[in-house]
Amino acid sequence: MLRLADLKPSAQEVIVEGWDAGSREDMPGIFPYARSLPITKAMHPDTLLAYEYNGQPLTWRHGFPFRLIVPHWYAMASVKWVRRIVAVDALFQGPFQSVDYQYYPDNENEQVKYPVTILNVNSSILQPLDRSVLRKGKHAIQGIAWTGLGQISRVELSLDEGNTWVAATIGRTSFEPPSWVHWSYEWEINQSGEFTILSRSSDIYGRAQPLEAYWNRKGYGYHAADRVKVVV
Ligand SMILES: Nc1nc2c(c(=O)[nH]1)N[C@H]1C(S)=C(S)[C@@H](COP(=O)(O)O)O[C@H]1N2
Ligand SMILES: [Mo]
Repeated sequence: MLRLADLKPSAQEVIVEGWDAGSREDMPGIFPYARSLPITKAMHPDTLLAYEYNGQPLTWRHGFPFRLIVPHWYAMASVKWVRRIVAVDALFQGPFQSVDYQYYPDNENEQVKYPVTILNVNSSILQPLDRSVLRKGKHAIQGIAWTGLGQISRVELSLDEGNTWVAATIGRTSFEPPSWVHWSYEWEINQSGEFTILSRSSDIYGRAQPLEAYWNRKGYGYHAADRVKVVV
């Protein structure tokens, strides 16, 4: 669509606006949900304007009639119920662009904010479930890992609060990044007690999950090591 639109060379961003609008507590006026993308990101082959899902028109819940899909970025970029797309020659300053979905690493200073974009490297332990009671013996620890940049290169588990780590086996995947990969590890435990399982992944750019969450005012981008407690 953007190619057909024959953008002027001065175009810097496209603003994608949804049908939903409402008031805000922090400023007067009615604002549609609108987000911008740099032209290069909008033109990236992975960035889609979706009108079907599994061969069917999008449902209302999924953003009918059109939904933007921006796979490498957090989901705020994937605008539902698209109503209008405008190319602009400046940086869009709408509230859902420049107030919300910004990292505020300092509680006082508003100037040091920066936008939420690419997904952090992350992982999740799917099995065993948190607070499971397990028998002694062998147990499959399984989960998923994903990243918005490159691909997952390593998944590690710790059973001693992060002092030592063992490598999990990354499974074969049928989808390309940024889709998640499955990982697993066979845990043999012959001692009773309470155990905490930590998972942390890294990507090919050397980005890794921290043990503690990175603090920011609005709580975006959480990607601390996942943590599951079990009793044997
Ligand atoms: N039009 C519109 N699109 C939107 C939003 C919205 O409020 N309005 N929320 C965004 C945010 S913050 C997220 S997390 C995802 C949620 O998508 P889902 O409803 O498919 O889970 O939609 C995004 N697209
Ligand atoms: Mo969201």
